[in-house]
Amino acid sequence: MLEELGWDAGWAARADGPGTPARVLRADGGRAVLATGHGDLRVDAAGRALVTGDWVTYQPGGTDGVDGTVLSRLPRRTELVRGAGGRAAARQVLAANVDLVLVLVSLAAPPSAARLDRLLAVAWDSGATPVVVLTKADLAAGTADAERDEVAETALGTPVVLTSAVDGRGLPELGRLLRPGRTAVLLGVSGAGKSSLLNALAGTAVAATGAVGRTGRGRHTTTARELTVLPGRGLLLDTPGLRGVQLWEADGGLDAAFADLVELAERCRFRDCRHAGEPDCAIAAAIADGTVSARRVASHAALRREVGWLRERYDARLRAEQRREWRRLSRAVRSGRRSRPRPAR
Ligand SMILES: Nc1nc2c(ncn2[C@@H]2O[C@H](COP(=O)(O)OP(=O)(O)OP(=O)(O)O)[C@@H](O)[C@H]2O)c(=O)[nH]1
Ligand SMILES: [Mg+2]
Ligand SMILES: [Zn+2]
Repeated sequence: MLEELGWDAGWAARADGPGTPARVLRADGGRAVLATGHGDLRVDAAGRALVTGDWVTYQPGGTDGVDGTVLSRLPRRTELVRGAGGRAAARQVLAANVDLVLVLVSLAAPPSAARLDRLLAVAWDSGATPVVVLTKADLAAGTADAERDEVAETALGTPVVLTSAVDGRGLPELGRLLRPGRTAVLLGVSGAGKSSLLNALAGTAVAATGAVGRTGRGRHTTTARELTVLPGRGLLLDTPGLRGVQLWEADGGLDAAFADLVELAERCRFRDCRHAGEPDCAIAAAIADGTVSARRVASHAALRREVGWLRERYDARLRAEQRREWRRLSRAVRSGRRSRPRPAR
């Protein structure tokens, strides 16, 4: 049944071309595994850039080792995007058509508020709804509730669920956020407990889980982004631990993650107030009277700078590519002119 995979009238209206609709469970190197509603199928992506969660249409048949060929990719409803690739700013789509972004934060070590800010901005920017999931509550000896309150302050406006894959805490609460046809992606650093949570919710070991080193960091056990269908309950998309998350033009996501600050800043005297000592600054006043934390304000400013920086790099690269393309075209035109025979009279 396609509905179990998230199919609905909206998708049906967009898949009016030829081929049969199916959802991408996994995509790698020109191939993809599709869930068809009656079994999985290995297909040739036919040159299309597919990511896990995409809806496609396909037709049976193909060459070496595949059972079908993709005909089209349906326009995505949501896209989880990060900047990647350091100097050569690039846009990487991590997952498509997800409804919920579960941002996992382990309580085995003190959570990093800066990292959470960053993950939440990426999550908000996707168009899906973020939920913070605190994992390994069993390791946060006695202080788990206090940690939850602290994280709730960082994640202002985002629900926070306290869980443990070991003692089962919070799993029913998390289960209630899922439903058949709804897709949730698991996001977080290596060792955060993404695959363990997937297994706990599935009730069986569908994904391999890893060891955690003495530093508390994971070992990158999961290596591919993969969608798992929990029959009658929903879909979970497990991802490899993110080494770093750059924001990708996530201004919208940033504004959502820091909605309280954005609203406050409207009351600053200057429209372009940088909240760095300007007179009648509402943010400075709120820090002074303790209604907002200076840490959040600094984090917001730093992430905004990063978005601006990434965009500049990307624009510069785009301009360079356009120049190269223009040179290539004009060379082609010139040589075409030379070799074209004169029109006969
Ligand atoms: N005590 C405890 N340990 C947990 C819990 N959840 C996960 N772990 C352990 O944490 C380690 C890492 O868990 P994984 O589920 O592999 O983490 P991951 O986020 O999938 O990591 P990558 O695949 O590397 O990105 C494993 O040794 C798990 O057994 C939990 O709720 N409590
Ligand atoms: Mg994993
Ligand atoms: Zn200000």
